[in-house]
Amino acid sequence: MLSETQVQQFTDQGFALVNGLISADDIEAVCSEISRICESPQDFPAEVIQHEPQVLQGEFKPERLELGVRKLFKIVKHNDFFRGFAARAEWLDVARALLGPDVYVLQSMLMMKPPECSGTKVWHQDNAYFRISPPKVVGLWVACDEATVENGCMHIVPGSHRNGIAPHSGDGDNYGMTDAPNDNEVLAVPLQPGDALIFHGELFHFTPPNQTSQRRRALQYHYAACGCEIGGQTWLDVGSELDFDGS
Ligand SMILES: O=C(O)CCC(=O)C(=O)O
Repeated sequence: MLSETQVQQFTDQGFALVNGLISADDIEAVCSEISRICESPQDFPAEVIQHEPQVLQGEFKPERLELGVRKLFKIVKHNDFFRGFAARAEWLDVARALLGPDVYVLQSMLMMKPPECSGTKVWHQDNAYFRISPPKVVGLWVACDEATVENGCMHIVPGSHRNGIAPHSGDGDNYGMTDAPNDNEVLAVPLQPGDALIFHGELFHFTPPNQTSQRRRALQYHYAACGCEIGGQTWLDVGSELDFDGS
């Protein structure tokens, strides 16, 4: 799935791009499943659905519930359809090419970034949240709508994965880097639906608010190498969303 050049780019720059990781039919199915989950939230554990703060605070009333949802969490753990993507050969090939043969799904989410009420996801490194050592963790961020600068595409700092975890502060979703990078280091990553940004768990990244009337949904799955420690525990103690037999 990844060429030698892409693997080299990931090693040097902390990211690679893959065109067409999922098809137009997949995207349609993802979008219907999102609607189904958001329309019957009572069927899912509360931990699965995170609303936009403006909606929770009553400052914005979306036309439909799903237009006020910020993230769906643990979708691999709680949903067979989303579990299916994690086990796809192409996705596992990407993870294994970058992490080695024994991998598992550490985290899975749908990032909704709805129009009108979404905010910034502050600059951060995902491994500042995970604390995996060594940092053998990779994110697959797959656009389900066209992702543009205006509607909140990913912004990254190429090469920033090479210096460990920078100081972070703040709470919850606002937990982020104490110092934002300089503008001249930042690369915006617009993507077509179905395309994926593959990024190292310690790459600096952020997303701006959606300033359009269009939706900007994305799947984000993190794979990690088996055997790493997580915050002093091993991955076996913590439990993963999905393990794969690496033999
Ligand atoms: O807005 C997004 O899709 C990215 C958010 C993100 O990087 C995160 O929640 O870790």
